[in-house]
Amino acid sequence: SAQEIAPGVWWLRAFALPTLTSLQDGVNEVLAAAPWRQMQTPGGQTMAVSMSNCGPLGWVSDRAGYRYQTHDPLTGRPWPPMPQTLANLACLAAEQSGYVQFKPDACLINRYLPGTRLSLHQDRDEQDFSQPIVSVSLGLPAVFLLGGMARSDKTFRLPLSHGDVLVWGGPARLRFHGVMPVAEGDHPALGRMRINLTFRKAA
Ligand code: MD5
Ligand code: FE
Repeated sequence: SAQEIAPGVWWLRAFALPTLTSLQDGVNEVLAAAPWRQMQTPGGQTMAVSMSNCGPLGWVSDRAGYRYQTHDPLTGRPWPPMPQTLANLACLAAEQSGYVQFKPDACLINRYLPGTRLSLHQDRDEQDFSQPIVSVSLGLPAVFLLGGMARSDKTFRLPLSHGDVLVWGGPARLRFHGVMPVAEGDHPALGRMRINLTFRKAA
């Protein structure tokens, strides 16, 4: 069941496990249409995390900046639809954390191979910060870094496991966060990777 571990941070341990097979089918279907790619930062660096998106809007980064757009820059096609099983999971997790009527229009899919990290940042490319973000961790475990409202604030470490779902709302929506380098390993269901699904209401 949902546990509020900090104001606005809800941890639903193993919440995704009952629907794992259909989630994996959904992710694979998305990746067949919108393959993994490493985006460029506005500064011209290649991001370590590989990404894809599904839903009406997808998050992209390139020399022009960070934004949401309707089309995949790699294929020129609209992002693939958000599989119902993914949308349902995000909606149910939000509801159980007190956020009714969460209707994500964007799902960013992040892939971390062993050694990959995500540096400390805020998610602020969305229109309405009163909407929560739902994130689903699959595969290899990771140490998540939860910071504060300022980059220099002390960070807390959260050990995230396969199937864990986190809901970030209210006072947590704009906290700094990141992921420590993923340790080497071979997950029975996903192999040598961590996948994170990040559901957002972008527009
Ligand atoms: C991940 N992804 O594990 C994370 C999960 C990203 C990203 O950070 O931007 O793709 S989302 C974690 C999150 C979102 C919003 C607020 C907070 C954490 N927070 O308050 O710590 O790949
Ligand atoms: Fe983020």
